[in-house]
Amino acid sequence: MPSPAPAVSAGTSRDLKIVFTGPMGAGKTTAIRAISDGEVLSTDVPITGGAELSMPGKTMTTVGLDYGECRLGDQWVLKLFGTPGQERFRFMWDILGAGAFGLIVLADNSQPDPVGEVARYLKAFAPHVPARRTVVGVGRLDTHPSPGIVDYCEQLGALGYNPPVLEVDVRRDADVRLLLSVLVSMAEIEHE
Ligand SMILES: Nc1nc2c(ncn2[C@@H]2O[C@H](COP(=O)(O)OP(=O)(O)OP(=O)(O)O)[C@@H](O)[C@H]2O)c(=O)[nH]1
Ligand SMILES: [Mg+2]
Repeated sequence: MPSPAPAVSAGTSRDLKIVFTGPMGAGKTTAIRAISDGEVLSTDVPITGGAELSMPGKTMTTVGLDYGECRLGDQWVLKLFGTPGQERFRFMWDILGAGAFGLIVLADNSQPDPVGEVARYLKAFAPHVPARRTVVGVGRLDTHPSPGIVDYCEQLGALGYNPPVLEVDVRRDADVRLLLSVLVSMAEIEHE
């Protein structure tokens, strides 16, 4: 597997490991490609069959991990890891979650039960990342407005989760940067 070229030099900056997770097609790979400063390591392969066939336009799926780096402000170098979404690669979730500072759970509002899916990933990563360092990004709200952000907050809250929930288009650098900024602001509060 080729190693990605270092995108940023750490210098006196502080590194933060951040994991992107969420169901297949939510846009983990797309988000890391949108935001990373340099080369991105991906392990996507062509989709061959199964339930994945019901995702029009999606031809590739992650079977290992995504990895990229980006600098945020003067202080932070973010090491971005994307998980596979498919349950059959679940063993990678624990490997990638280990030692993570923060977690971004991406949701695809066009899929059935997107809030339940988010809760499933929050639960899976709870052993690795404290709930106070988790952010949820909801995609495709423009075409699929229900459930809305308030529904996410209420339904996740009823399950004991209270992460910030933001609308996101993972294809837009600025949207992904906003998700990361929320996590980094949590780090800055903890360093104070
Ligand atoms: N039309 C539209 N497409 C979107 C939107 N958000 C994401 N996409 C597309 O959805 C697809 C997401 O694919 P990936 O980034 O491979 O998803 P993933 O979460 O990495 O999926 P797995 O690795 O298979 O778990 C990409 O083709 C994106 O361009 C959106 O808001 N609108
Ligand atoms: Mg992927």
